Amino acid sequence: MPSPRFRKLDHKPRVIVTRRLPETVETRMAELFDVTLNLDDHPMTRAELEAAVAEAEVLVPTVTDTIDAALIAGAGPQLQLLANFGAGVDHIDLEAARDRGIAVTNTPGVLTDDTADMVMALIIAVPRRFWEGEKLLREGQWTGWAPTGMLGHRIRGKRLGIVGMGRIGQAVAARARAFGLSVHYHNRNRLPKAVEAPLEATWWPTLEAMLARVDIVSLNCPETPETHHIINDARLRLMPRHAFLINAARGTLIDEAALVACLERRGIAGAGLDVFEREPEVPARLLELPNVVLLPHMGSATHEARQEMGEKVITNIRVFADGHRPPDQVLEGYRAGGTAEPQPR
Ligand code: 8YV
Repeated sequence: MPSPRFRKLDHKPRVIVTRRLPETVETRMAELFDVTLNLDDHPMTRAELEAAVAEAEVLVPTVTDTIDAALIAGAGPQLQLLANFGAGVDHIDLEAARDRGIAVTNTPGVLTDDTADMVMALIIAVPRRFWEGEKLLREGQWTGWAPTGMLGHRIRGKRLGIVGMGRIGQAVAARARAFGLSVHYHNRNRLPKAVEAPLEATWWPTLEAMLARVDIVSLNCPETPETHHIINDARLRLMPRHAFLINAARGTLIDEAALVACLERRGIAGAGLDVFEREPEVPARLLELPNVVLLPHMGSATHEARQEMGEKVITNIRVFADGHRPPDQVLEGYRAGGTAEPQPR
């Protein structure tokens, strides 16, 4: 099976970028590479992607591009690197790329804090009903302060269950500790004591056991065949009725139809969702519910993160073009994907 070999290029690499990137990143790419940018930022059609992989030595895709086995099979022999702009690589068929000797890189680390901040905001906002209050005010329905008006739930003292304790999961845990939550987590492997101890984190070897015992669940694992629909009807039924579910990783971790039904029957108390199963589609029934906060996949949406993600893409391409293994190569056997970022499991 061919795996990527790195040879120094004797020319500027031919790079095609599928979406608009921060201006300084695009400008630097134009200086360094023989690059085609997507200045009007339209998501590329299948035909455009097919044309791109037929021509590029390096493709820079994002989460909005499906780089599946059929697309990779149609790539020209010159395609050597998929330098993803983003941490999650679940939209790329890693095995198909490996079998063609095409390397895949991502941008881990630089979006951890921003994503964890947003998760923390949802962990607070959903139980405290901040979005409901904001909507009430904007719609002119606020009649003034009342002792029993807009009551939510205190988060201090509650139990947070983190599914996927990689970089982002740990960053969420650290924030949660500062807000007085106790940290529980489910991960295939238990974390070293040195990581667990400062977080006073409790490990649950089975997800089922944890779901039944915590007040707030945050999904921070990558989307892989094993984690697809990790939250399904049966597992939602294990969660206490007062519990909240937060997802800023990948929409496909949750069986969305089962979640909508669960929220409608008040099987859980609410949800904070930054990602959806069929983005940008959001189920109409979800939009109707008062006890959910819905965000448009914006966990890493800061100027700083997007700039640093672009810098990582450039570094990966430069090192590859110099004939070395790029620093953020997604390695074989490394089940990567999701905002949760690659983590050994
Ligand atoms: C990115 C994300 O902005 O990095 C990820 O995996 O989910 C987002 O925060 C997006 O993937 C860009 O491709």
